[in-house]
Amino acid sequence: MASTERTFIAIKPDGVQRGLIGPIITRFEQRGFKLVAIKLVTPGKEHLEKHYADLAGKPFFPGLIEYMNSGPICAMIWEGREVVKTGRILLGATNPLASAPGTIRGDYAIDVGRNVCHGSDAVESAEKEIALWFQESEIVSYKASQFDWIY
Ligand code: RTP
Repeated sequence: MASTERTFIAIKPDGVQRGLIGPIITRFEQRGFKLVAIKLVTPGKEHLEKHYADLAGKPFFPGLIEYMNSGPICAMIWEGREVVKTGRILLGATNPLASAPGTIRGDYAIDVGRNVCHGSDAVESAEKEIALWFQESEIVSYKASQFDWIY
């Protein structure tokens, strides 16, 4: 019954440094999504440039890479029904000033260049990002509940 749709969620270096790993995980858990992979990583510039390759021409690109490379990132895969779209709703708008209170960015950020978290924007990009950030052996498969009707 449960969908196996997956999304890549990252807590950016500012989120890790501000102690927001716990609160962000809690929001996804409480919504009913399932954590199937998690690690703290400092992947380096080359990897980050691959992750944000579609933004390479933007004027903020060098600053974005420097920011993302400034400390550990908490990389995660979350699973569940429509988790890609709903995960983006939980994160809020890219610019935190446009994010509704109650969203992660709407509660914890005011600067687009320090917006705490990343979430895949489509199922296809989620698949690409998961393949970029995780080995298949790092992803676990488990039943979160013994009851199929709890989701
Ligand atoms: P993300 O990939 O990080 O989840 O963000 P997004 O899809 O909501 O937004 P995107 O346009 O892909 O931008 C990626 C990240 O670049 C930084 N950014 N800075 N004007 C700026 O200075 C600017 N615009 C975007 C943000 O950190 C954004 O999350």
